[in-house]
Amino acid sequence: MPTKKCPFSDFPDPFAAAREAEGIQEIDDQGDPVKMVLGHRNVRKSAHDWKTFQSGARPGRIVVPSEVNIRDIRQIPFETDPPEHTAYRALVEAWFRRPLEEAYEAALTELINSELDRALNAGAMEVVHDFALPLQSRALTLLLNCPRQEAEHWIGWGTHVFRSDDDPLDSGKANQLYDYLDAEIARAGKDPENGTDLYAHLLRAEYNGRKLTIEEIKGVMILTFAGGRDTVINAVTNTLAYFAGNPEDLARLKENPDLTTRAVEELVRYFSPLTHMGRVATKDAEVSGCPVAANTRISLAWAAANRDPGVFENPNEVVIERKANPHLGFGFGIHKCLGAPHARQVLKVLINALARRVNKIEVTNYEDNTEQWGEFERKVGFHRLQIQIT
Ligand code: EMZ
Repeated sequence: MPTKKCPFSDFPDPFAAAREAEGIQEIDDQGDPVKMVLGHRNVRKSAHDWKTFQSGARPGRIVVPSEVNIRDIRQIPFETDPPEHTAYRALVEAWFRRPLEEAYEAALTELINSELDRALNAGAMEVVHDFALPLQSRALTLLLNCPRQEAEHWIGWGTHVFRSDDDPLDSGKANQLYDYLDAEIARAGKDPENGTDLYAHLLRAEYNGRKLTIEEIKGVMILTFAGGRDTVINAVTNTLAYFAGNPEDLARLKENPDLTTRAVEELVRYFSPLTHMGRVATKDAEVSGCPVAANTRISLAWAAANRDPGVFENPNEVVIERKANPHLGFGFGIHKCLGAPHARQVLKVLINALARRVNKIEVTNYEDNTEQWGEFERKVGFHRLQIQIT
């Protein structure tokens, strides 16, 4: 059954024509251009080829918009290449898979149900700030294994740690996060042997026969705070908007909860919370028949690849039971999202709770959050989503 197109639950694909024509499109970013790679095959191929397209460039340069002017700390393992990347990732991989444990899922279920209690009691809310942001922050305390109370502080930082309403690259905001992390690492450093949070885990870790430096620990923590923030907030908000516009899908999930796992993947494909991520060419190369000069940037446009009609049938429809779903919503290759197990669990538990407990979601007002990439205008979520929920 085709998706009913509601203005708020429809996320159009702005890349269709360019993906079909050249498959690559250059955009400007603060004077450091980026060639966006748009087709599924070429995005995967370039992501796989880390020797040619590196992540360990100047800190902040692989992010689009570039963050070179607001930070000089390398995010780890995200802004490194093998062999360093392999060793760093090994230190954190098991920790970031804890979301798959039963006790973690139980705690997350309790947490999300109490957020939903709050929403149902109120009957109406603004989803981005009153639901998705607090949910993301409180769920993050599970990933860090730190007191739930810490989240109240993070909620005050807003939906992005480096962006504010009037400044897409806010160095003041970045410094607030850095100061907070310095204090937290110092706190954990007083008793690293007995600590049970991520800071203590990192303080105890051995990297190539030595302890991590404070700078490296900070690099991991910045990524943990920044990488899963606006992305998770958008995914949660968009999920509520989607079910408001497509109540029949929520009803199907209620009848058939086994579909939830597939629904999570399909919604991540459709929303693609992170539009793209950059790489820097280590040598002259070619992508999609287009030359890429050494030391220039490409970006792997996950969002464009995820609507590639050569890979996905009816790419612009949400097909919650979609079987083969090789989407790139969590990236691809050695850098694929470290936080994906946590994000998937958040969405799974949320969708289960909505299907079991919610009869109706009605959108009463909203303001889209659209990104502008050169000529492409892409809806990625909402600035505001006002709903009634029963
Ligand atoms: C970086 C990035 C990571 C970047 C997976 O994405 O997320 C962005 O939101 C941050 O601004 O610094 O962490």
